[in-house]
Amino acid sequence: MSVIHLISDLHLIDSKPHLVALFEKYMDEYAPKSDQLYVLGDLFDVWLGDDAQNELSMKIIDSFRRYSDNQKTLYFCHGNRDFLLGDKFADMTGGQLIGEPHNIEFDGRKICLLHGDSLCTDDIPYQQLRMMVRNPEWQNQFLSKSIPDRIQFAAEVKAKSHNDKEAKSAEIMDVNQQAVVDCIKENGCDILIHGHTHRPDTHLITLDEGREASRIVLSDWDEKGHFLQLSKDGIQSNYF
Ligand code: LP5
Ligand code: MN
Repeated sequence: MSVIHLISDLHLIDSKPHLVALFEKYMDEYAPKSDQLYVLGDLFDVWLGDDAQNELSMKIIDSFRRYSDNQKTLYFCHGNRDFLLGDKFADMTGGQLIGEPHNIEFDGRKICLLHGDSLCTDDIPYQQLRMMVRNPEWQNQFLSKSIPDRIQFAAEVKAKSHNDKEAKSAEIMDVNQQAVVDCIKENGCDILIHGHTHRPDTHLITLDEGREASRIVLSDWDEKGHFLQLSKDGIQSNYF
């Protein structure tokens, strides 16, 4: 049975070298024990397009390349901060982009994967922003801007988001229960795995048909890194 790892919400950025060091530690010590690695969004704190590479992104790409060169499979799902990761990035890493939701099977169980922001349906201003920036026309227009203009725009949205979040309740920014149930039913899954909310946990959900499902939330990376491992030993949450 293959070993699957899932990570999300690393928010890698130059100004936080301890996160980059944790990432390198993960890729050197833990990732080699897996056969498949799923990155469920917000790998980068911000991604301004595949043509806006820097030293940090090249370093991250190199680490992923070493992983995939070893006959291992690598998948990337978009987050709300790096939804502009494109095929060029994926090709350079030797991995592939996956859409949301992405369904897999493990040990006879159906598992549905996504970043998690789409489940936060009570956060109306965010959902409006999401609708705007996930529109391919908007993205083409954004990517046609100069890189300094993109940096400027992203900084403004980041500041507005930071400001707005202060006024939002924790409940508004969490997943909506009905959205979770709908997602589980639509995908017919036993387990839903996502990140985004930075509230690592395992929730049991009893569906009205009497069936039980679970929702596993991945942790963001800060003082410690985090990965979920699916193997013959079951599902394990690991901090390092
Ligand atoms: O990321 P996190 O967890 O801190 O917050 C999210 C939601 N915020 C965002 C925005 C990103 O954090 C920052 C932008 C990243 C840059 C992306 C690169 C591409 C550039 C294109 C610009 C988008 O996703 C936050 C949620 C929170 O999760 C919990 O779910 O609440 O959402 C917001 O705070 C959104 C605000 O409420 C609405 C912001 C409206 C901005 C409108 C554009 C204004 C244009 C300004 C320029 C003049
Ligand atoms: Mn996110």
